[in-house]
Amino acid sequence: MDRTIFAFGDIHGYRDLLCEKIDAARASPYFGADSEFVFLGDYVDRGPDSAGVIDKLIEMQAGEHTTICLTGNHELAMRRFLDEPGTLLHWLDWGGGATIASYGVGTPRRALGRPVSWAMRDRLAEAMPPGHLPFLQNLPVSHVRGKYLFVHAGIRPGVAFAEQTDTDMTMIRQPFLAHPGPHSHYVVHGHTPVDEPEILAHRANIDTCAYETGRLTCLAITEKGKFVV
Ligand SMILES: [Mn+2]
Repeated sequence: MDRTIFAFGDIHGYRDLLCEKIDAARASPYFGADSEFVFLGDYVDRGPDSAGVIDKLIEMQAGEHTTICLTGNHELAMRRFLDEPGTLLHWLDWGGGATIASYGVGTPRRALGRPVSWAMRDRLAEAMPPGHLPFLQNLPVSHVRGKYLFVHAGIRPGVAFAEQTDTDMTMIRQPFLAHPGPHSHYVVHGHTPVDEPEILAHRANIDTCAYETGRLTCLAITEKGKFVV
């Protein structure tokens, strides 16, 4: 690991926290011109400004630092709704209403029949800035850098990395979390909220549940170790 990687946990619509944490990473002693920024997914849903979070990440991708934005299960739910509006209720269960509202589109409280879902999809698609759908469509599921694997949720223990499924990498909790390790890689992930960043010998969970705690975690991974920014 010759350069610092800054990994960011689940953001869930909190653009202000994201901006503060990116600034904190840039101002930290771990930062260098060649530092890489890896976002672990779950940018949207629940919090107030999912659209603003996507704007900021698109700006990062176009900016001076190498930036990898992985997909979380919430981005997959949003994409799926845009493809299959019949999944609206499922997405709303996951906090999708806040995402839709962040694009200035209102959500009905009830009566989510088929015509309503289709109309909602059309209104959302119209309200989304041009870069947002391509952003959602181009999020990789995993990123490998040396011995480190970055994924939203985790991997299935005992299964070779090449055989891992997108569903596991974006959704798994057990048996991944209980597995004592080691895995094929050191896994840096989010998805399952923890009170404090959980930095173990074989994996690090940095989802500190920003939407409930106001705490977004950034982990700096350097040659000297791992440091919470
Ligand atoms: Mn998640």
